[in-house]
This record gives sequence, structure tokens and C-alpha cells, in this order.
Amino acid sequence: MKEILNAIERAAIRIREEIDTKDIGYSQQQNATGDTQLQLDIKCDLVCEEEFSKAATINTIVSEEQAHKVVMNTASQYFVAFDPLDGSSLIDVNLSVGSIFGIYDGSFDVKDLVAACYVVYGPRTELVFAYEGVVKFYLLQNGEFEFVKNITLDEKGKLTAPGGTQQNWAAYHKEMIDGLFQEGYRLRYSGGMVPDLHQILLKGGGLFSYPGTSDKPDGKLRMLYEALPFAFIFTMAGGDQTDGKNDLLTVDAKYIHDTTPCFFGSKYEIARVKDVYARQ
Ligand code: AHM
Ligand code: MG
Repeated sequence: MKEILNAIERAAIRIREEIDTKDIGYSQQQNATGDTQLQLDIKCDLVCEEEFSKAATINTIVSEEQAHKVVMNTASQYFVAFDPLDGSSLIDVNLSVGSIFGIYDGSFDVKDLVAACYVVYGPRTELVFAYEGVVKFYLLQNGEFEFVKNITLDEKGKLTAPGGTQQNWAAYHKEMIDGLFQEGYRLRYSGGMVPDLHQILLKGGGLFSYPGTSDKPDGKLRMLYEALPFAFIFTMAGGDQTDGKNDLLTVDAKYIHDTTPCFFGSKYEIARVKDVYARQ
């Protein structure tokens, strides 16, 4: 596990450098989900693959930016799914972006998810790693990651980050979000799940939602390398998560780029989501 964390740290340092200094234009290529890739998406994917190929304990990788799995060492233990540059459409407006990693032991089945990590490239570079507790580090000028604190969520938060096109929300979903605003919750939504979830985690709690909508019944966010790593992190930090009907950590993806509706937050808000969705 240490070897994988070190590979993520090396990749994060290189990705930070790419973001700070390199070309941000579009490529001519699309990824497996049909998004037109930025040159940066492709570069950051190569960086991750290169760093993971140096980790002998990695068996197979899956990247948002590649259509197929890449097998590295068939005898090795860990399977790593990642989004090398999540929120990359925010690069041209200079908002925070991130990388997300799910680390699985033995297969990409959700029961084998044993650790999760994300990196936020904001004014500072911060790395959150969930394995035996959820721990935050930040990148020092000398290239080392320094421990900052353990992260735990409060029972109830004050923020909400409601994703998806509102026009296409179900009426009960809109009513639930409106209800939170009526209770005094404040809006925080940048369009990057890494900084949006990072804010909720570090400010004690709240609700991030990306529901199924009439145009996208299975939501937008991908299971293996977006929704499940955050489900793991929020659960370990003392919060909760759901896809509306089930615990996200009990449902397997059928295809490596499958998406799911997802909700992450403190216990209070997730109990509300489960209650509202159970009645539909
Ligand atoms: P990406 O992987 O193509 O960058 O898309 C994922 C991002 C998430 O970071 C974010 O929560 C979501 O897309 C925002 O979507 P929307 O623009 O529909 O609010
Ligand atoms: Mg993404």
C-alpha cells in the first residue's frame, strides 16, 4: 500500500507541474464516455500510468481516460482505478481540479475496495488518503507530503452541493434540496467533485448530490474511480453515502465506466436522502 501511495504522490507532483505550466487546449480525441479530452487529460493519464507501472504490487489499472483495463503484473495484488484529472473542464477558468484513486485488493469488485485517495490541485496541493482512517497531507515546496490532520465528519453539516441539471431533477429531489435550503444550508458548487467534496469533508459535513435525472437516469459520476472512492472516504470519516436506494459500497459496476446516482454527506443529510428516496 505504501508503494501505491508513493506512486500517487509522485504522479500528483508531476500533474501539479503540468497544470501550472502546460498547454490547456483540446485534443482531437474522446474518452470512453465520449468527453473530448484536453491535452492535459491525456498527459495526466500517461503520468499516472507511468508512475503506477513502477509499483510492482499493482496488477491492473483502469483510467477514466482509457477505454480498457491495462494489465501490469498478473501475479500482483492491487487493482487501481483512477480519474487522473477530474473536473478538467474547469482548468480554463482556473478553478480547482483533482485526481481520484480507488485501490482494490484482488479485483475491481466493490467488496475488494480497501483504500481510496484524492488530490486537490487548488491554491495548494492537498492529498487525502483513506486506509486506516482518513488523513490529510499537503505538498511542501521540497516535494514532500506533510501530515496535516485526521478528517472526521460532524453528525450534521451546513453546506450543500447539488449536482445535475435542475430542469431534469425529479420533483421529490428538488423538494428535498429546497428543504435543506429552508433549513439554512448554504450553496457550495464549483462543478469539480474533488474540491466540492473536499470542502464538505473539511467544513464538518453537508450533502453533495449527483442524482439520476430524466436525461441521465444513472447519473454522471463513474463508479470505480469517482463514486466508490468517495463513498469509501465519507464512510470512513464517519459520514454516510447512498445511491438513493443502496449503500454505494454494496453495488458492483457491470462495466468499468458505469455511472451511478450518488449522495455523500454527514449522517443527518444522508438519512434524509434515504428517507425521501425510499418513499418513491
Ligand atoms: P469529468 O470527470 O469529465 O471531469 O466530470 C466529472 C465532474 C465532477 O467533478 C463534477 O462533480 C461533475 O462532473 C460536474 O458535472 P456538472 O457539470 O453536470 O455539474
Ligand atoms: Mg472525472
